[in-house]
Amino acid sequence: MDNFGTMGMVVAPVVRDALSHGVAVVALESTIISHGMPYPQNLETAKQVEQIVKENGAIPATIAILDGVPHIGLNHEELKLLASLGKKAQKTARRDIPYVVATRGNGATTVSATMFFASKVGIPVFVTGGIGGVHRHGEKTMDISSDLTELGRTPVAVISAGVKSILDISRTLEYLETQGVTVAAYRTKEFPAFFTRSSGCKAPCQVDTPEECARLIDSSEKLGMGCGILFGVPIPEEHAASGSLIESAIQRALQEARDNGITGSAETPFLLARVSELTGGASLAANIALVKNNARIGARIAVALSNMRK
Ligand code: PSU
Ligand code: MN
Repeated sequence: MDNFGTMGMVVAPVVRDALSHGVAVVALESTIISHGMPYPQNLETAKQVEQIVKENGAIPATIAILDGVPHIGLNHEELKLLASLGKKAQKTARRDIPYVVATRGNGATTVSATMFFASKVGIPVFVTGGIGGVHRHGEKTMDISSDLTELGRTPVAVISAGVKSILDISRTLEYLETQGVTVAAYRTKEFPAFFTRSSGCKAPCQVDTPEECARLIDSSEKLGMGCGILFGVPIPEEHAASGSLIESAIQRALQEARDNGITGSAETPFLLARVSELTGGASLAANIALVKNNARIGARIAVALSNMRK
């Protein structure tokens, strides 16, 4: 534990304590706070998500880079700083980490960067909303999120609501197969599509309880697979906003992105904000609901895993 200091990271005392005593910890990303939602709903949601993790028996560890220092676990002031910085924080994927640290910047970590840090400090479970994937027309643009390659090389389990249909879901699953990533849908046969419970794509396997998820994580680790696991938890039925409403907003936002030449790392935040505007906030409400649901299930998975290891 002591070498965290020499690695130039700050691990919050409560997180450090939990890790050294085998208490369940759940990693949380910060791009979802800075770029995924507007202020102040982002701060409110971040706090509520941490609270849900606690209520379900685990310690939350939101990960971000502040003044060039990777932080594992944020206090209230730090969470507030990040939420109010919004898009002024740098969206930090794996490739961006050294630059943000070297320039003493404030970095909001994406799934790939959050997995990287979670793995460094030994947090096996990470909760988010949705992950990045293969973009539509990705076979031409090669815009494939580093979240997918990170899942292929870093042994952290990611609890998500799947992949948005702003992306190419079937190619995303193909790419995850190529990367050797275990992908499991939670209490369903289909891989979920974030706002909607079904994507039309069959998931490679199904798990039905937090204990089953924990066994999958434990088996992967004991086998030394060396890669991540992606869990797809469908948005709760009562919160699934009308699929067709959101789908048509997505189509329009995609067209606007093309018309305005918005590509690369700017594309996802643009599409998310535009879909939220076009659906009059329905997509934001759905987004918040699914993240909370993932936090509840992710915390239970982390608890089941730490119980197995006692
Ligand atoms: N998808 C969402 N919400 C998000 C993101 C993706 O539904 O907030 C964020 C996550 O941080 C994810 C990142 O890791 O976007 C992927 O960005 P890119 O497509 O540029 O790799
Ligand atoms: Mn990209």
